[in-house]
Amino acid sequence: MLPKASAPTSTRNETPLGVGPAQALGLYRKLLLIRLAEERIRQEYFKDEMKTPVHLGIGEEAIPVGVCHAVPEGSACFGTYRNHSLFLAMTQDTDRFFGELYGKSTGPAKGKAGSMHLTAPEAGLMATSAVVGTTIPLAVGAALARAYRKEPALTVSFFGDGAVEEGVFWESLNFACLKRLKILFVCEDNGLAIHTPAASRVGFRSIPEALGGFRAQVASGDGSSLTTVIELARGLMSRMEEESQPGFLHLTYFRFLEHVGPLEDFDKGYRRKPTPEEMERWDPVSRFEKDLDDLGVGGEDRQRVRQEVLAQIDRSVRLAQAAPYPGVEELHTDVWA
Ligand SMILES: Cc1ncc(C[n+]2csc(CCOP(=O)(O)OP(=O)(O)O)c2C)c(N)n1
Ligand SMILES: [Mg+2]
Repeated sequence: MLPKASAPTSTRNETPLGVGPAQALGLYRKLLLIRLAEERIRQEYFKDEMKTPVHLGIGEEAIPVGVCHAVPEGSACFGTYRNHSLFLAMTQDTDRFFGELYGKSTGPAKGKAGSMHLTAPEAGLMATSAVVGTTIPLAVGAALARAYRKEPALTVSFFGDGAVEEGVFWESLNFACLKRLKILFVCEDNGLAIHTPAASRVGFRSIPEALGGFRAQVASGDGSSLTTVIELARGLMSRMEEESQPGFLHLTYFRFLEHVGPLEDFDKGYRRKPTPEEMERWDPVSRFEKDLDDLGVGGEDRQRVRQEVLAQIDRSVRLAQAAPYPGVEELHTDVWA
């Protein structure tokens, strides 16, 4: 598990977001934990000990970190196969994370789900899935159940821009708006479905415009900036509360790596390599480091957090490598399909 963060040395006050140095350093720790865990996967992957496809989220980290920071405790979240950032933002549990990736009994699904179906129901991560769009109606169903039971908690549904082209997305959105469900839809828009850009896939001008006629509160912005994500999510949630309507948060980000796997793929010809300036602008970690500069959270604190996170990941990888595979008696347990 995550070691306790020691207090940062900065004495400056809070940002306009109400995030002081200690909390900002905690958010930075989460961004780094996700980034460095995925960088470790990239280093280890070709040893072929992890027998799972990996959809890495380098570039996406600020979205789940920011949204999970902004939503109330007790919110239930649903996601996709690109779920490493969501799982780690919600749990910071690298022991179970690597356990599942190595197919070991220490994973949340005892090694039988792999990277694409990470869950942590005790922390509110209810389901993630390899099948595009499938967890959207599950989230709406969960929000309906909560409304039926008069429970005030929020449900959050994370999905990619490609899922918006699925019929089930529109049916789910329609039903949620009709029933005024307390649900936040979060579209993680990297402009790509595998190798196909949005311009070759959709007949609408933009996702926020396409939502124009729905009785939902909509916000859109730069998902590479953690500060922006938190600001937008907070604003949207207060409008959802005022109007008693679902929310739709549309966040753009840059997918740094190939669709699935640990490599860059700028040589594949479907997109160009970003310039160094673009890389920096689209990198949520360096973007947030600039905010930390403004807060006076300096290099020493950041370096210490990095070392702690690296040690945590290293220990978790070694634990996962040494852990047992699930036994034969597990073959048919927890399996419904
Ligand atoms: C129902 C369904 N159709 C097709 C696929 C094949 N598929 C896997 S990922 C993907 C692209 C999805 O893009 P997006 O929702 O934008 O997510 P991203 O990978 O960009 O995070 C497709 C079409 C699938 N897994 N499920
Ligand atoms: Mg996409």
